[in-house]
Amino acid sequence: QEHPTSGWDRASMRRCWEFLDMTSRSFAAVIKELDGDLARTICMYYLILRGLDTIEDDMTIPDEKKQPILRQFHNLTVTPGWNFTENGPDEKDRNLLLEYDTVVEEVNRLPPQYKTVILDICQKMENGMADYAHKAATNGTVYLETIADYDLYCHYVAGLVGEGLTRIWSASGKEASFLCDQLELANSMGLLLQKTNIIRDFREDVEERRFFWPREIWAKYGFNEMKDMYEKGDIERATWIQSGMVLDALRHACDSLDYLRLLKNQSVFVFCAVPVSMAMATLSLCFMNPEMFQRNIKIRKAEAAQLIMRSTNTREVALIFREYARKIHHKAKPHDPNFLKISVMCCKIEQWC
Ligand code: PS7
Ligand code: MN
Ligand code: MN
Ligand code: MN
Ligand code: MN
Ligand code: MN
Repeated sequence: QEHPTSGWDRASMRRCWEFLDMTSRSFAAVIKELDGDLARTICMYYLILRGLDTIEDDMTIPDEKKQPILRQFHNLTVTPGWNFTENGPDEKDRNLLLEYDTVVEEVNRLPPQYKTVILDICQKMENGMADYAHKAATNGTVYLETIADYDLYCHYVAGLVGEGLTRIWSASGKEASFLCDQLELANSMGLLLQKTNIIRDFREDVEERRFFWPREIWAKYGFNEMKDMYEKGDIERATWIQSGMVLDALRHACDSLDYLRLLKNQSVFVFCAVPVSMAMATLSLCFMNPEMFQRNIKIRKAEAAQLIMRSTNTREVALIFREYARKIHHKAKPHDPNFLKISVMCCKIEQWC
């Protein structure tokens, strides 16, 4: 890519673009296409949060050690020369933190109006993460109890990302200044993505003792632990829980379309639309799919390519949402306790346009 303003003349920024390719399978392409300064800014925003998340995810770091690092991350991220070498050897994005000083160097070159937003979001997210990590460490295992708890966790790790992006779009002048007042819609974009990730990653997360599915959705089906959903294989009851989780994620679909409708810059639109289109495809793939409890399922390459090509305007994305809502609707089973709610929800999404 040839972005004259994206720092290709500096070794440190070139290294950051490499980190982006190494750490993100889905976001790298849409970030590189962003207009002007936004490409480099969002690349750095992504790398900071990826670094933070890598520390959060590492279960080999003891709580006493993790707490101060998480809670100081917004300062460490602007401290020249700072690296983090203590991630467990299995953390997949460990390299980013080993050379984090390169990220710091480029963060400190960001236009101040963007840097302020990014560090503000970083500080809010790190405290949210640290609170949850501390609870999990002190109580052995904690489950999220209610859907409200689940929404709050997802707000910290993804809704806030959406808020920060939205404030950056407005500050850039490439989107309307009133967009940054729509933080509720921005939060919904993040929640749709995060909840889809949490549904799809069920098996991997449970095996790493990371429990995100709220008890309010699954405990009433008689399971005591999340791993019973695949070990004690009562696949039908597990499927009703899965449909409850998909139903909950679909609550954020119409808000996401409302958000996309407010965008006017094409590169920003594609950046926002592609991930949510993929999320809807992933939800429809997971729905009523028992394979999801066994392994990491993914939409096909060709289907993903189609979605990228089609995610160009709100009308088209609304049609994509409608297609996947229909697929889900058709797969729904009348004896599923969530059946009525799923039908109503799918109708709402199908009728959005
Ligand atoms: C700054 C682009 C578009 C208004 C690293 C993008 C992990 C689902 O851990 O890597 O592998 O299972 O597959 C992204 C709102 C956040 C929410 C969140 C920063 C959308 C750290 C992304 C991404 C707001 C916490 C990636 C939420 O999943 O997860 C930038 C608008 C990072 C967005 C995490 C998850 C993202 C995620 P894993 P993935
Ligand atoms: Mn991932
Ligand atoms: Mn995490
Ligand atoms: Mn993660
Ligand atoms: Mn995940
Ligand atoms: Mn993961």
